[in-house]
Amino acid sequence: STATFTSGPGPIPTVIPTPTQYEVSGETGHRTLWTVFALMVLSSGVFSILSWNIPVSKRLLHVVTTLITITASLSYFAMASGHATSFSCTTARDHHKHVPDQYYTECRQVFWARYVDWAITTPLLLLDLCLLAGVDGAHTLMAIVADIIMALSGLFAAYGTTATQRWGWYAIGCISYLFVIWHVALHGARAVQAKGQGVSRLFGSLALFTFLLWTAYPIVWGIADGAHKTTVDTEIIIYAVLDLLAKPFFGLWLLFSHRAIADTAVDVGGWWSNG
Ligand code: RET
Repeated sequence: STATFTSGPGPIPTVIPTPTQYEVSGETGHRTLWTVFALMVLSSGVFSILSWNIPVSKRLLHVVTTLITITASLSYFAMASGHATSFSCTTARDHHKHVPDQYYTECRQVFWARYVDWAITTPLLLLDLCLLAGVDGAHTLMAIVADIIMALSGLFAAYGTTATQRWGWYAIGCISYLFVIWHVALHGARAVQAKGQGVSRLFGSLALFTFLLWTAYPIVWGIADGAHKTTVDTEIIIYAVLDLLAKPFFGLWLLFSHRAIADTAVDVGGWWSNG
């Protein structure tokens, strides 16, 4: 096959015949995507039922948490039905196998719905944590914007064709992530002191859980999407487990604790509850 690629900062269009290798998902990945879709729909139903006899003015955490799993349901439907996916191709020089050097192209399936999902749901997860701790609007907004930049950086990294593009965006994403973590930990810990001990302990546990779980994503991305060291199916399975912990499990933990601990009541003035 042939590949068109450019090298260097100025585009030098060249057509060089290169062997192309495709990495695509298989039956296991497909089944996993449908299973997670079903579980996300189920969780959305459960979260809706949990808000049933709670007045709308007190439902903010329920609404945010339900929107998270509804968004995940849509993104998993898109991925499972074979939508929202395309190939990202990189051309590299193969130094070892051929004399003289030969170029080869590797095209890996990218499920871009994942990044759209993350750009919507990770800000909502941060909103949950910030509302719980009572972080002010300004700091919440800054964490959310940095988080959106993080998720979009992942999308650009996944479609980069050169190492500079891919790892450059990845580095920008990691810096944004550090900003998010630092912001939520610092301002969350500070703000939650004004609430009861029960809320402090709950926020501490949820924030630590979030930090540990979220840190797995850039590691998995680096190994699977960045370095292409796993198959597409393995990547689907790992993200599936992480997503189920980050959304349905996190949501159940938050909403049941919210129900049990009175101090977790959210106060955003008249903006949500109209006074
Ligand atoms: C990317 C690559 C760029 C660098 C970093 C990343 C972090 C991703 C994270 C994703 C979290 C997703 C969650 C989904 C919920 O279901 C985009 C992989 C830092 C933290 C919690």
